[in-house]
Amino acid sequence: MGGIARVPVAIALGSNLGDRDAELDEAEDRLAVLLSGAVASARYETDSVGGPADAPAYLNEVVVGSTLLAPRPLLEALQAIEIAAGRERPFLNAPRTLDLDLILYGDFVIDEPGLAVPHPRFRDRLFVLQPLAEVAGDWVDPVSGQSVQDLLDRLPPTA
Ligand code: PH2
Ligand code: MG
Ligand code: MG
Repeated sequence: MGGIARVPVAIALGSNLGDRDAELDEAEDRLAVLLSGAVASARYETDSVGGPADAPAYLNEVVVGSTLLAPRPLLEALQAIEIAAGRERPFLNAPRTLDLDLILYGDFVIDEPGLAVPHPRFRDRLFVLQPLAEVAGDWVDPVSGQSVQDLLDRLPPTA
């Protein structure tokens, strides 16, 4: 068929406020509209990393699919989904109904204000790598040259 190229993307979802499963269900529905061939990983209950000590546990998952959108419009569409979920930002790492992080956009490497792909911390985060490996273990990180599965296997057990 040819034409405009679709780019594979990986998005990390997290929720630690409200009805977490319902938030992720709704987000999956919205991402299925935004992306072609969207596939979701399982959901993982994870302790909060880097937030306030008493932060509630997260439900995390990853969705992969492909898009015709350029990175910035995709990011804006993800932010619109967060806002539709009532996301508020009272302080850094505050509990949130829905967090959508753009982890990988094809093999693009972008570092602009407000837009960094690959996500700068995804290699250190078990709560991203574990679900990501489930749906995209062979995806090669364009910065480290390692596959997602390798990044997961090399993660220190404490991460
Ligand atoms: N997201 C954060 C900070 N800490 N911890 C877990 N377990 N899961 C997350 O999604 C998460 C976090 C910032 O976005
Ligand atoms: Mg996040
Ligand atoms: Mg975020």
